[in-house]
Amino acid sequence: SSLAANSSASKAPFHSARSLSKPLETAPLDPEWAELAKKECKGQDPEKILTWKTLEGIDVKPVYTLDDVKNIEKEIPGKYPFTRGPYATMYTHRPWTIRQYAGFSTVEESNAFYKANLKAGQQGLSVAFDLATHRGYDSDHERVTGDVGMAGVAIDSIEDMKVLFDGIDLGKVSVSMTMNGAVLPILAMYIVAAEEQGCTYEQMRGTIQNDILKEFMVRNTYIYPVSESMRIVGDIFEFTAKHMPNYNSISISGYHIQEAGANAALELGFTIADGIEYIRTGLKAGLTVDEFAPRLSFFWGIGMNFYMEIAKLRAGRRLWADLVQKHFSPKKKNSLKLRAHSQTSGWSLTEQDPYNNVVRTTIEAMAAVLGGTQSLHTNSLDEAIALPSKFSSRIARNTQIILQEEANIPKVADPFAGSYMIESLTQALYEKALGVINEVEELGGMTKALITGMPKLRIQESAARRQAQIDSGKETIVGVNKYVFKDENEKQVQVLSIDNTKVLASQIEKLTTLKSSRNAALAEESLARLEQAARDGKTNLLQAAVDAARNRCTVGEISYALEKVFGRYNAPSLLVSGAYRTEYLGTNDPEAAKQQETTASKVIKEAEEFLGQYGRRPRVLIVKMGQDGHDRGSNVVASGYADLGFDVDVGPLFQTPKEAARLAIDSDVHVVGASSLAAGHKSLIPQLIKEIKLLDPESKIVVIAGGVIPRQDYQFLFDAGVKAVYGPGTPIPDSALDLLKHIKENYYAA
Ligand code: MLC
Ligand code: 5AD
Repeated sequence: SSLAANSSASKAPFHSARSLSKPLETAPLDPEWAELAKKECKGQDPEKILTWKTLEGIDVKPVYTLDDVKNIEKEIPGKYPFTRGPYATMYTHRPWTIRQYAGFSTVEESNAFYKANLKAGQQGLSVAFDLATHRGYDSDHERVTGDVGMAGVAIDSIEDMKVLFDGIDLGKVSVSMTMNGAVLPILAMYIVAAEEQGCTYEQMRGTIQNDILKEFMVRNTYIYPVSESMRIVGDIFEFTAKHMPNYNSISISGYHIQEAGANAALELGFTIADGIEYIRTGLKAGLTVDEFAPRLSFFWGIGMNFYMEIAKLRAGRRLWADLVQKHFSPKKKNSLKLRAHSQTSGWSLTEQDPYNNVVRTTIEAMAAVLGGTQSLHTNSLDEAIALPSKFSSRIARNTQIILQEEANIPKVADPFAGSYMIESLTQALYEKALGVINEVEELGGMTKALITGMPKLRIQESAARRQAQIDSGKETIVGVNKYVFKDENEKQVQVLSIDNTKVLASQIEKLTTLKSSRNAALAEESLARLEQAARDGKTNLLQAAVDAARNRCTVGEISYALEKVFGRYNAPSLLVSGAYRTEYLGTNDPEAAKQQETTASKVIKEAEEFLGQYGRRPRVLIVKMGQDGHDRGSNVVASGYADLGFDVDVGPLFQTPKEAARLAIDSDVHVVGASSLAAGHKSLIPQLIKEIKLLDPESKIVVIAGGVIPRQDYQFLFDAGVKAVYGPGTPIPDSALDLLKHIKENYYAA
């Protein structure tokens, strides 16, 4: 196996790799400063009251001095270990790529949007596909009616792909495609679209996300089981290494790990551990490390923790260079360079007072570029409610242009180097992340670690703690839990709305035309060859998919040919317990919790009383319907409710409304909470209510909705029978109290 190429990597954990990375000797607080500080603190010990204990478990001192970086070594950008950047000149010679992620509705609409954006200063493209495509279904499949064209653009065939890039030269513009599950048909269609534009394989530059490990960890757009999925990754490495030398074969993503609630150490550690596993995958596919490692790329999420994010990007490059050098001994320098795209955090943005989001995004964008990102997406101010509109995406794009062209930020490479504090933090985070990587390695590498559920649970725990800090007011979110502002007369932000029925009709029509005009025999044959390739385990799957795409097979057909051999993966649901309560109340003991005067303790008491009065606890089922796999919110809410004394069931991902209704009735719950983050709420939730009534006309089940739902849709949902909508920023104990009220009204009112 691949591990034979480096047997030490498989067994020994990755201990600190390089002499340079021996822990920086951080000094105790400077004594002279401590004296001065003590006076200002009216006699209190500054070390005790001013040390910042971060969520990563790092103690950040209130001040750093030269003593903290005494044994720092001289490093320059463009040179191992690349802490200061993969390129020597960095932005002084070429600024980062302004690459805005976008896609919605039909290929015609998305294509027009891309062209307008490029004209207005965007530099690279980044395609967002709809969830039907992600999960390998054609638009006419019964499971995806609510998802087509909603969270991204709908693609069914090569004909769609060609229109998507109509008038855009794929030999010149670099295109990133966020695709992981249906990566074979989509990459194949992209290749054929470029080919049919007259573009050579060498000219193609761009990136395919192709990071399936984090899908199993957090993002959930997998299709096949883990090991079959990893074979696909290996085949893509092989094909691109041979034919597409300028194409980045993967974007190893921490972004979604952070969005799922991980702190910086977990994001960094799990992402680099994924990277190590992918190197093993490439070796297993028969390549040498230098044949594919130079085209591995990375992707970071950038949240509001300004210093930490800068340190994360610097530490990431150092850690990757060290570990790849030590364990895989490449000969090419480019094999050691961590190049990254970054995106500002969607999760950090709020529905309330949305213009604050422009400020948040600016701060995050600055952290990304001060950390040395190669490419950047800045989120739009309407993030918490909808996909970017023309208006909001203009501001998001201009945020980057202003940093590049007005603020002089690109004039100096790695300006934070030598900062006592940033250097210390960079090294501290390096060590924390290395600890996480070692834990993964001790489990046998990421593929095996995933099966144990360890990464998922660690991330959930971190998410639950963070939520508890916010709900209890320990962490401030302006406009949400502090400085709340309400003015009924203030104009609401105009959001993009998509007519799903129109997109669906247009896709179905295009599918019909395609199927009646293509050479049916050729299509059949290439699907049979693909299925055979899946079975024989030898033929390169991307090569076979390219042939199928050329012969006008659809995303759904190509995916299904493989599904027949590989099967479709169903994830077990895992729920962390106790983290929310402990973080919120400072205790995990329900008795002690009840003594406190907080909303959380009020819920715990009321849930107890409920049990006493009605003989069982309030019981809630949390469901995710359609192809929306964003489950950070639903997991946090589920574990929060459970910690506050509710009985909580969590349904499997990707249910139809009918399946969710069946589960609700069978589990005899008081409440079904439908979590929606991918714009399917207007079709899926009313259907759920209808299905419950069909199964039991007398049902008293209370249906509530949560997630990313625009205000203007609330009344529509209430009219359909939804009892409450809990938007982003709703504290868990508040919604829990509200739920108790609805349950009592519906079930137990005299
Ligand atoms: C760069 N170059 C320089 C230079 N800086 N040359 C000389 N001097 C300098 N200072 C050269 C590079 O070598 C390269 O050429 C070319 O310029 C482009 O630079 P780059 O650094 O490769 O940038 P870019 O092309 O933008 O690529 C960045 C990347 C890539 C490597 C990180 O993987 C990428 O674009 N990723 C984007 C991923 C993305 O957008 N994901 C969206 C996910 S959204 P050469 O010849 O060496 O190539 C999502 C949300 C969801 O996932 O749905 O969940
Ligand atoms: N267009 C633009 N941005 C999107 N995002 C998700 N889908 C789209 C889309 N179709 C962004 C959001 C989200 C992150 C995963 O990507 O910022 O938080």
